[in-house]
Amino acid sequence: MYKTDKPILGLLSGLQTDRMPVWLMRQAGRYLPEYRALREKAGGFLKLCLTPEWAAEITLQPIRRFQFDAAIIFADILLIPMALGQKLEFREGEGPVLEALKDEKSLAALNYDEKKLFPVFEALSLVKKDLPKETALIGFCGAPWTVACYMIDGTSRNDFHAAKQWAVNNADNLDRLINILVDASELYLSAQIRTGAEIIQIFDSWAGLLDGEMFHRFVVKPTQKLVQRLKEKHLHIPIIGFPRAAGENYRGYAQATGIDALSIDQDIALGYAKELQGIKTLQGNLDPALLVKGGDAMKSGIEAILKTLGPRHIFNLGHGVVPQTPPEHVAELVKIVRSFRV
Ligand code: 1CP
Repeated sequence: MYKTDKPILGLLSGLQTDRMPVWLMRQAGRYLPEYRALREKAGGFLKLCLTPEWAAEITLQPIRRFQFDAAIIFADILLIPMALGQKLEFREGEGPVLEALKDEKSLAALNYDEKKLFPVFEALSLVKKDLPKETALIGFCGAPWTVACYMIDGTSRNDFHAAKQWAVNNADNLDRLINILVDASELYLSAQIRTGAEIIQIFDSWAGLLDGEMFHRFVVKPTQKLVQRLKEKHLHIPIIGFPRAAGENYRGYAQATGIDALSIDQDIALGYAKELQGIKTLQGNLDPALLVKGGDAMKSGIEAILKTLGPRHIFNLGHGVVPQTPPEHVAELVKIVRSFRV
């Protein structure tokens, strides 16, 4: 029988667990002084991601502080567009900026060059060596639709107006772009698995921008294809899907994509979450704002999730840790979750 020292892998493989695993999206990052110090030294976010020793160190920083049940490799969903040949910059105070795709010609120029991502694979191997035996390593990518949003619009500043225009008026080209992304993501994630990732998370941060037929065509279908191809090659790797802000569409996504667990955002009411839990193992959905606030508000938010969804639940936020978060609140969160017993 399958055995593991890692509670999160135990839960994802259907084993009995005596503790609820906990980790947080964006658990590495600007709320941690040790991250800010290293970022200053590196002189830029992209440089941090592409220097294996630094990326590995940052991945491990929150594990040392909080003993989370999982580490997530420090990288970014926009490294795939970079590997496809799109120009990528992270501007101070402004976030990511890509040279926006215009037409078929710019699609034809895309060409996946895996060498550009070798530093990520190297970082995974470094982290794997230093991880406590009960901590699992998560690899990730952006879902094709969400990555396409950034590639088409260049930034998130215009609410992905251009990407939505492609979905409505230029759907064949959007299909082409999404197919390119499914192929590249499959190769990228396979290499992450070969170099140490034990769980994969697919971030579809902008899934909530689509509905109905378009949600099915650009969110569900490509994710299903990617999951199926990964499962053919890597039978035992659990995959977590996160179609953020998808509301009622979480249900269809959970049923159709073939993922092993569903990450839910903070807008999902606990009653609906309970219903979704009947379909899939869940992860999430504490409001990141409660983690900033701390105190009783945070405590009751955590306890409501523990009581409704525990113990077979992966404790996490509904979205990433924000830079204003006091690290002490994170320590308190872990303590509350860990003291919960079946
Ligand atoms: O130091 C800095 O200023 C950089 C901030 C930062 C960090 C820490 C960015 C820029 N990316 C990251 C790391 C990152 N990004 C991780 C690392 C692992 C961890 O969770 O600890 C992950 C998983 C991501 C994924 C990511 N990048 C997503 C999906 C999840 C989400 O937050 O919705 C998205 C949309 C991005 C794009 C991106 N990269 C960075 C920013 C600020 C953004 C969002 C830009 C925007 O649309 O406003």
